Amino acid sequence: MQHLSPSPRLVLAITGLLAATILLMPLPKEAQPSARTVHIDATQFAFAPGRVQVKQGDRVTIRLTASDVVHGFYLDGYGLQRRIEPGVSEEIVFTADRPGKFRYRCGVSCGPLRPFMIGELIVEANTPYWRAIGVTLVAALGMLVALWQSGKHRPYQEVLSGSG
Ligand SMILES: [Cu+2]
Repeated sequence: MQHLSPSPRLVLAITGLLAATILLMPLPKEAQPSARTVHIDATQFAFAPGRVQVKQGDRVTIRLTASDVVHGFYLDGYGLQRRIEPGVSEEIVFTADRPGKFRYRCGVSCGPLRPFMIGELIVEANTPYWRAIGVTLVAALGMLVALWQSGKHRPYQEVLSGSG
């Protein structure tokens, strides 16, 4: 009788090929880290824009201005902060290496509603991150299938060595 299930070696080879394919796939151009400049203006009691989106790995320049009184800028997660005087623009340059959502807030007591001066920086996880997950999943799946298949093959091989 013909044994129909693939051998563990074949499964491993296919898994390896699949993982290599995922690794070697060219990145879409828009996923490449780039330099981003964002202008954020602070007024009582809001930041404009209140939401900034960048990609993980981007070299981000935030240019800060204050239109009325002295404000502050504090970025959670990255621990970056600046004091912004009206008429003087400040610059923060950093690499957005951590994916996630991070709040930026005013750290200077500029008025009663200062606690509501909150904005959000969204750092989109880049493709290599998803690629890493893909490779891990494929490898895990391949291992499972290989283990499962080797379990199936053992009695078959024992029969072979017993008869030979
Ligand atoms: Cu403020």
